[in-house]
Amino acid sequence: MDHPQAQTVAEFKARIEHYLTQTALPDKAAISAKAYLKATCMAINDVIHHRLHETVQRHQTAQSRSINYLSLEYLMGRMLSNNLHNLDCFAVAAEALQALGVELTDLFEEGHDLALGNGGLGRLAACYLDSMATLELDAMGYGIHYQHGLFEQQFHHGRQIETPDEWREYGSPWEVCRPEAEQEVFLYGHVEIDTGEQGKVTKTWHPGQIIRGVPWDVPVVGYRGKTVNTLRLWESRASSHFDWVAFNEGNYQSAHIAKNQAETISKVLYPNDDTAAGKELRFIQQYFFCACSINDILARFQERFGDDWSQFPSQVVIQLNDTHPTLAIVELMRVFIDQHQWAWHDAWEMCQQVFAYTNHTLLPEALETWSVDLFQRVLPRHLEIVYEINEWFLNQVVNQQWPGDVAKRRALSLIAETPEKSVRMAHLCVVTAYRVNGVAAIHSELVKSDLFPEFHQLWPSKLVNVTNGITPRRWLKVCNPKLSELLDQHIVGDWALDLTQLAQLKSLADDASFQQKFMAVKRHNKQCLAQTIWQQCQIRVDPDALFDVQIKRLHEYKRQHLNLLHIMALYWRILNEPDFTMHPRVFIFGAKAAPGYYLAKEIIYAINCVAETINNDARVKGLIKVVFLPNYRVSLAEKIIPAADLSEQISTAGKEASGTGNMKLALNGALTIGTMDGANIEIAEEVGRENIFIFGLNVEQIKQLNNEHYEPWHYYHQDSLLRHVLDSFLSDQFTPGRPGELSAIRDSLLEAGDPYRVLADFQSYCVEQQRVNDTFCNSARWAKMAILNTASMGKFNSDRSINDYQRLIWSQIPQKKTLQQWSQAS
Ligand code: 26W
Repeated sequence: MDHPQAQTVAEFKARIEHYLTQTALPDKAAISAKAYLKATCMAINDVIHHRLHETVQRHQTAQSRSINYLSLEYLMGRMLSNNLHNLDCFAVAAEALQALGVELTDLFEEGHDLALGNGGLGRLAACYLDSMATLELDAMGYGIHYQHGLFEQQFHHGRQIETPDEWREYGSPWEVCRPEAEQEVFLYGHVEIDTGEQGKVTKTWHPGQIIRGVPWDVPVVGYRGKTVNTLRLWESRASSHFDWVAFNEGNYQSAHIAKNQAETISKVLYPNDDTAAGKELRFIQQYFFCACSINDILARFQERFGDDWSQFPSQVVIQLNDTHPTLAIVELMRVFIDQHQWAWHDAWEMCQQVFAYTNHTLLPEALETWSVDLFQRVLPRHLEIVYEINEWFLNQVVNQQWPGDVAKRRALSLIAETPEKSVRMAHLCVVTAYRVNGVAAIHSELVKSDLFPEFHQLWPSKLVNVTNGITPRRWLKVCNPKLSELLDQHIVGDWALDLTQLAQLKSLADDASFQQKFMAVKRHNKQCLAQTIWQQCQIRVDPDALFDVQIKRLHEYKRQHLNLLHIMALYWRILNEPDFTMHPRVFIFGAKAAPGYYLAKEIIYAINCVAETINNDARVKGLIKVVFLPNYRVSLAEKIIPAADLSEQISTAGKEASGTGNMKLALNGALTIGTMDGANIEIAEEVGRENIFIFGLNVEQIKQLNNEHYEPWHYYHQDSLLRHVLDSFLSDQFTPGRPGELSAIRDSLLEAGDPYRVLADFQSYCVEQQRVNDTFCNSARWAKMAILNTASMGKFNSDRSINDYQRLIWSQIPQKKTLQQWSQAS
């Protein structure tokens, strides 16, 4: 173990054997796959932790601004395969295990996904950690060490059942506990005001509860393994002090209650990715996370710079992943004012220099507000600070720009008065942050024009765009080894680092022999997925069929039900139009619904019912198969994406901030059918309109439709195919013996005003789907388009996104500025 870098097969094998003495039972004849998996992880941990130490030392001396990425969610997925690739020891490990009679790829299946997130925002955070390490940035991710990540999904008679995620059931080989970096967090209680000599007012927060935050560190290995950064996840524990007081007094029960209460904070991930429910536990979770992270950031700064706070803005930046970590702002204010005794304005100025905020959604229901009552009860001192910031903002900023304009004050205030007095977290973020960014070009424009128009007027240079990206390591190199191999043969340079090199493929797009190789890889991947589908769902699918894929969280705005209507329309035509023909197609879904989201769960149920009916109807002659793979997660995405022919990106224009699945699928040679929404627009720009299937109303047209009046019945009456389809929700065609069981979906589309305008886009969607079918029948044409899609994805490398963050945000150190200067700066 002297040379952790050593990487010959013999040495690797010896190292695995060494760790097997710890992971395998001594008296067992056969060693389990889990024991091999753990031993292999431990073997590469030697290398990883060595590099981690080297990285920290390098960063200590570099004096560059360190990036602190605060996110309540990280969807890391499985880590062994990714780490082996990034350390460039995949082949060595595979051979070493082979010598032990073990197939490396079999071990991967034993690994549990690290699923500490819901969807796009959480996976983006994971891609960004990969890119920050790859670009050798001094970056630390902060998150929560949820005991249970996102629930596991099963289907019982077609309906979603949630069971707890037990990712640490057998321990996690990657995380390391760091008791030396533990934090204390205060909650509840009251604030005492003291007026000292010379009238100086000091405020003391007497907490009602103290809890501990224990950090678990997960190493983040950059590509080529030079830099290993850290993802630090906080776990809540009861304060040992509080426990002992009760315990010693013989009050065992209350000691246990306190312990349970404290540990509840990091117990589960909230499974909503769109609605801010306003639950007390979620608020406490957010504060717990922010307090631990801020105090850790301060401790790390002070270790290096002592009390030289003048260095703070040039050494520290804090990126807020949506508004979920907004309380970090208020906590930093509190620490400076109450613990370091800074003047209020000095603390405020410092905060304005170090925070940046990313907005990930325009959906009004997702914009967080917290009731003032709750805020007051849990964080009385913080609420005072929020009021002080608001006073500063309304008097020094709003009143300067719009003197006496009461309506403006009300609209921009950090405090909403109705329907309940509450704190608007997004306003607090925008007022504090020196940069605010959206996540795709159109989204950032809508942030300026529709979400925060007045803020944009106040500070025109504050709002910027950073289009999302995905890591080409996990989303091509790791998940699609066959395509990677083909690319290695035809591309000069390392495309996994510089993804724009894929453009070299463009000259091969018409080459028949390359087309054949490219499609042979796709065919192989489809065969593998067909096997997974058989194992998971007992459905036989033909790898020569068109694989049509929609994988993402289930939400009305993402319009899985539009996809479903199209499937039902095809089914109707197969049964009723004697001359109807189409290329065989497999419709593949993967999606979890928030447990409390009624209609989303109805849509899952409807898709499963339709699947059951169609898959077992001999009259369909195998033209259509519908597959809903249960428990969609990162590791399942890695199997589906390489096998997709068609990528469904069909959100209502203006609703999907960016999307990132669209990028992953196109990178792996799937063609997109999509609306002009989010990053689809930029994908269309990159691949060219002739290589993408665009349909439906654009943002302007949707706005116009909303201004006029949306009349769903109009489409119903005008389109007989749509009418047949919608009426079948009332019959028992898909729910034999239980007519009308699916009618809630029909009602949402026709009676309830459907904010997502599904019927308005139905016809245009069907027309475009027909074009998809016709194009697929011309296999040379399809192959060319698929190749051009892969070739054109260079822009969507998350390394490019991180370079944009670096250039537009993190390298910009705002000077201390007065307000006038801020508005003049633009
Ligand atoms: C508080 C409830 C809540 C939880 C999560 C509200 C909102 C969220 C997220 C902002 C939802 C989310 O994941 N947004 C997605 O972020 C991706 C990464 O930027 C984008 O690609 C998706 O379009 C966007 O929906």
